[in-house]
Amino acid sequence: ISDDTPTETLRERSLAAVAEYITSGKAKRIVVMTGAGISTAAGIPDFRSPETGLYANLAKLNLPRPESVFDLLFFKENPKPFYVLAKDLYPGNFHPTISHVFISLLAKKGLLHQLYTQNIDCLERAAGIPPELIVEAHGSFANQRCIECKTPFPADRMREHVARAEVPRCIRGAECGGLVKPDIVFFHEALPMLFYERKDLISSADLALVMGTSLQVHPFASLPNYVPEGVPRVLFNLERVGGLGTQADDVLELGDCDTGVRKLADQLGWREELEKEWRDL
Ligand code: CNA
Repeated sequence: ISDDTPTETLRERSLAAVAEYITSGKAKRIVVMTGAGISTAAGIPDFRSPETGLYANLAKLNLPRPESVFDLLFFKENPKPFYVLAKDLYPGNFHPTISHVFISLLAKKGLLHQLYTQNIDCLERAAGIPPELIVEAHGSFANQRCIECKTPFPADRMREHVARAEVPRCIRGAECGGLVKPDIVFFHEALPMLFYERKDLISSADLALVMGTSLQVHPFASLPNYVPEGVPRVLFNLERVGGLGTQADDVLELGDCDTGVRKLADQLGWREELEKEWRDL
């Protein structure tokens, strides 16, 4: 779209217009779609950022491809690289970011229709977003089980294994001996049913916020396409991604997402509340 393309719903393509749209009460069902970029400020590397991303730092693990570390077929042959990496991502060591807290604030104000996250770091829950409003599309580190017999593996023992980068085996011992893996979705694995069940909620949304994702992993990457025409989509990301910016009411806020979110909070008059919620976590 060009600068002179007329908008359908917003006064203009700007964060100020998005804020007006929200404060006027027209946005009551906001959907949010997030990726690793909302957690980088917490100290968790993303996949694809050049130099700082996990993929840029996997050379030492001697993998055929960086993606192999999250590939089920590769994991069955060589689970060690995953456990070396798991230490960098493991929940409990990180504090939610302003972006997480902003989503939590939307929920507190009754405006969050659904959050779809690709992240596995559990920071959405840590920020206080009600679990029933979260779809963890790629699972999470919250639970783990044997990949053969599916027997759950205790959380405290998992934490010890991850801390030592040691591969855990099924608690049934010699009887099974299968590898244990957190319930995060690897390549070659199906997404949770909840993702498919809740995807339809997007068609009743009146605003979509897309934050910190390269939109490269399918089927998640297609979620912004389900936002109905005329419903504004706002991208908070370092770079332009997916088809964002091609519809009349798309707003691109390119830069780091915490800065973008603070800007929106200023326009909404929520800034003080946001910072307080973040400090008090
Ligand atoms: P990605 O492909 O690494 O893309 C991250 C995107 O965020 C890129 O477009 C970056 O430019 C952008 N970005 C990075 N930092 C910021 C920032 N501060 N502000 C705004 N934008 C930023 O990650 P995706 O989530 O898109 O890819 C999907 C994978 C990554 C999922 O399967 C996740 O499970 C996986 N992942 C998750 C985590 C986590 O849980 N925190 C960490 C690393 C990877």
